[in-house]
Amino acid sequence: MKQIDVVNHILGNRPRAPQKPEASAFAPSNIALCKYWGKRNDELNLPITPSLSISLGTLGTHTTVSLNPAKDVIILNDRPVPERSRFAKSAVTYLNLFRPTPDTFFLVRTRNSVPTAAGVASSASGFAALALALNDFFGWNLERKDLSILARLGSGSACRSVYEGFVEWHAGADADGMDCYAEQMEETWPDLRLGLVSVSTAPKDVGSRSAMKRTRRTSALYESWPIKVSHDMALIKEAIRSGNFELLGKVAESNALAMHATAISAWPPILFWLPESVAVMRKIWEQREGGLEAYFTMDAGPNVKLLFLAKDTARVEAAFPGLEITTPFPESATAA
Ligand code: 2P0
Repeated sequence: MKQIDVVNHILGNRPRAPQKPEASAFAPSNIALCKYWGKRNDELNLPITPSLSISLGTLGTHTTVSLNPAKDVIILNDRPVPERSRFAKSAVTYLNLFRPTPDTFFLVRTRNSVPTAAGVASSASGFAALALALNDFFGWNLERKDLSILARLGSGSACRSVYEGFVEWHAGADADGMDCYAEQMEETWPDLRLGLVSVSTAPKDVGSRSAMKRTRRTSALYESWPIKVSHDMALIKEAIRSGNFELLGKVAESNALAMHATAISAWPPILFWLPESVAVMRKIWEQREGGLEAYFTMDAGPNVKLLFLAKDTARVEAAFPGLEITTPFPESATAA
């Protein structure tokens, strides 16, 4: 099954020509509390396990799509992206799935409200915003589940970024991935805060796509990962439902460390941490000993994300000067 077959299945006889001159959309970034790590299908980005994330409120990607003569042009934060860059190539490959004719081209203007120094992946919010903008541009009126599937074709974790708040990505079992999509959980947690501690903005040695592949193929620890995830998914859901922050923090931190353990035990080994990452982890443990309720999670890079509650903001800021604090449930989103 190819990506284009999934697109054709979802779009059916919906319009393939633009219905308006341009369309815009926003999608939030997301941070996984229970990680996506390993695929059962590389072409369709179908994961081996489910995962669960929190969207970052107003931090994410704004994207506007229109048509362009002669070639695709991708503008990121007001600057044209070089055609040969990995960023432009992956966007063009994705746009190929939706081109009305081979000689129809797109202008994609995209802007990240996530500070690039924060170490939050923009591919998830980027592909989610692009899928949402295309839905409006072509007038497809797709439901979120289908938009989640289309976003997944760009980048697995993008399927979680078509929603706000807590989001569960179902792993599914079908070969075509039609049962592999994300859904928003009902619960909100207005006091929850996420702090981004930037350790390095240098490009990674190994991207998450190849890292998860290598880990799955070579790490003896990988066979324990699905078992860990099934426990952690249940515990995180319980923590969210009961508002048990200690449980949420413990499980999220333990899940991230388990993911990193599988990567470290791959061959060649994949160690995303820098000495400064370890220093931040140790500092959190030290602070926790001192009574601060703060936990961390880390993704496929050296930066550290802190989980804490609004009441502890001043203490966290004092311990980690310069960290970027985000509010996953801003007032407007939680008013209802
Ligand atoms: C996550 N990561 O759950 C995990 C934790 C990185 C570490 O989702 O190949 O960019 O495009 O499906 O979505 C990053 O992986 O990978 C990721 P692809 P993606 O957030």
